[in-house]
Amino acid sequence: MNRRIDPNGTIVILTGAGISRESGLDTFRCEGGIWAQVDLEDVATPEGFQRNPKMVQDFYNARRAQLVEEKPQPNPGHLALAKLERDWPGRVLIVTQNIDNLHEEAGNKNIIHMHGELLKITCTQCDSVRPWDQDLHIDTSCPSCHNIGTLRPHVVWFGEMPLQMEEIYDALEDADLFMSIGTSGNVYPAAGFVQAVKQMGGCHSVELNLDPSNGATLFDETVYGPASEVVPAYVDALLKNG
Ligand code: BV8
Repeated sequence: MNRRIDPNGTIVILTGAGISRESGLDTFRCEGGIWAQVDLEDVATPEGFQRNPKMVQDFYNARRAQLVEEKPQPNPGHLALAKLERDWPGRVLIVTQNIDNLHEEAGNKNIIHMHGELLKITCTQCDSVRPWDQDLHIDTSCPSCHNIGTLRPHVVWFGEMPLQMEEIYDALEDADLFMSIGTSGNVYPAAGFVQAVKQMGGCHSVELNLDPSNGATLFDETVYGPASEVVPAYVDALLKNG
């Protein structure tokens, strides 16, 4: 912690797959990660869904079942962010690229899932979005419009616009501290947020990650180590010194 932040200031926290890794969920680009197991073009693009909807449904069914059946628990990194939202006098907003529910499970309330949520589905016909914790099949009918074959995971694929972007940029403009935790800085527009805060007037920015991300040199401050260690330490320093 190398700069005091106004205790009534706004903290915007970007998280990626790295914060959930110590809870047992794979990252995407670490060794043996998700994109080493399956081609993202096949399972995380609209074109892939068009080509082979069953493959895509099965890919997300397996990840949804892991959340529902194995019930991964939030780790000390998630729990520290819940403590920060509870104890920090100013606004704390988590903008997560993750589609898991571990920030909710840790107790955070102020969360934007910019890439969607694994435990929700949407209908391409009626645009309804609803909680969903079972398998989704290509012949499952939409509970709202009763069409068949129109349901998909409520997840943002490559080439699709992330969710609540206007709200995110408003929060970045308002931020006194921008924290980036557990992300490789490969995927835009999230990877561009640190640049955005610099251009908007330069609130303090810090990267907390296992190792330097693609955008590491853009941060005012960097702290490296596992999230379960570096995030609680940083949060404690923030709450103690502001
Ligand atoms: C869009 C789906 C535009 C859900 C995902 C410039 C500007 C805008 C767009 C682009 C651009 N350049 C390229 C693009 C296109 C593209 C893109 O960025 N491509 C990349 C690959 C070059 N972006 C898009 O398509 C986005 N859409 O821009 O739309 C638009 C405009 C108008 C109209 C329509 C559209 C959409 C991107 C969203 C794609 N969906 N996922 C799912 O299946 O999960 S992306 C996927 O990557 C996940 O969401 C994931 O969260 C995200 C980012 O990955 P990370 O979270 O960073 O995970 P990664 O494995 O990479 O890294 C983990 C990190 O953790 C590592 O650094 C590691 O060191 C660290 N770590 C590991 N262990 C620990 C740890 N840290 C701490 N503790 C530990 N224990």
